[in-house]
Amino acid sequence: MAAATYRFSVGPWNIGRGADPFGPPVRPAVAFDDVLDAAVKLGFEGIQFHDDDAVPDLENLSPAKIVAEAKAMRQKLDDKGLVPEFVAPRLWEHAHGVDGGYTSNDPAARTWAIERSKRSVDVAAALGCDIIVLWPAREGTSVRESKNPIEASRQLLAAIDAILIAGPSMRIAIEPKPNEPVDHAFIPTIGHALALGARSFDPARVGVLIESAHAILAGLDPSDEMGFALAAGKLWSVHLNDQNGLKFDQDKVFGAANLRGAFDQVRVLENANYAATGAFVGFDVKAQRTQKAESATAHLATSKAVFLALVEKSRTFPQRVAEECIAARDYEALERTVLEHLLGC
Ligand code: 3MF
Ligand code: MG
Repeated sequence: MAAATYRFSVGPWNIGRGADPFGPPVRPAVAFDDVLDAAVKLGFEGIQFHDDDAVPDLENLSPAKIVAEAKAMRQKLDDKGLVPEFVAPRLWEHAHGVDGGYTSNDPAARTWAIERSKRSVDVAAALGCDIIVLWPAREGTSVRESKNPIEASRQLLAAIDAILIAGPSMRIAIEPKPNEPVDHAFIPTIGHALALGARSFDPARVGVLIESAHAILAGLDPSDEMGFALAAGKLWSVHLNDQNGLKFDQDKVFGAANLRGAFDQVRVLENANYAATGAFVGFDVKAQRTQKAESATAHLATSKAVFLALVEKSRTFPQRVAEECIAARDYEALERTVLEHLLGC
């Protein structure tokens, strides 16, 4: 049987202006249409959206106008042979979301967050995709005593239920991250996300999106996080990238910090036949600030090339030798087998 081929996706935020918290943009903004053209050129079929990437200024538009604009976006994607992968409510940039959305201490902000999420469901339905991604960015605390974690967990569950009810054909993929922008997030790991989903109104429609860097920031191995979700049939998207230890979220090129860790992620996807599920492989990578505008998509091309090279490494892995090492409990020999395979010697 021929191996299934992977489908790749990208978000407009992955082609950025080079600004960081310490300095202004160093490259001109890339127009949305140019982002789409770049995606096509790089061989990315799926586009990931925040709700306001798909419908800019949606806070000031009527629900009907939001749907009309999302439909126009769908047409634009169709014309370029692209498909929408997911829509994520961008609660963390709006003034109402200053202290989080679903877990804000301000009841008006909590109501706003649910309403905004329902608009995201409308956008996703009009675009023609069935996944809502929830990155609970500010759903946490910087001052531990500022929120009640018991109450917050209930509020998050209520938000998930509200989205499931608003979008009967939508699935939710939770994208956990342990910190940044908050000190402690309420859903820091895949285990938390799946446990919450299991308590929801419709557990079959709650899964996860795993970002490599987010797992590393939680001190976890991304491939094991993926394995845990895959075993439950819950890995509905990935944000592959890399992260050099416990520091700010770096969104480095996939494999740039830990090539073996990247191999292990690809291998677990291969072993689970992830490609055959039709789910996308996304790269949540950022161009370096030093990169000149004309080559500021190289990080995406490199991530995809590394991924495909590691697929090949996974498919040519000396599995029989590895099994012999395991049977003999000779993990030193296994270590060497893996390293030599990766080194090509
Ligand atoms: C932050 C992230 C986010 C999410 C995106 C979709 C901006 O660390 O990973 O990227 O992936 O908002 O939910
Ligand atoms: Mg991400």
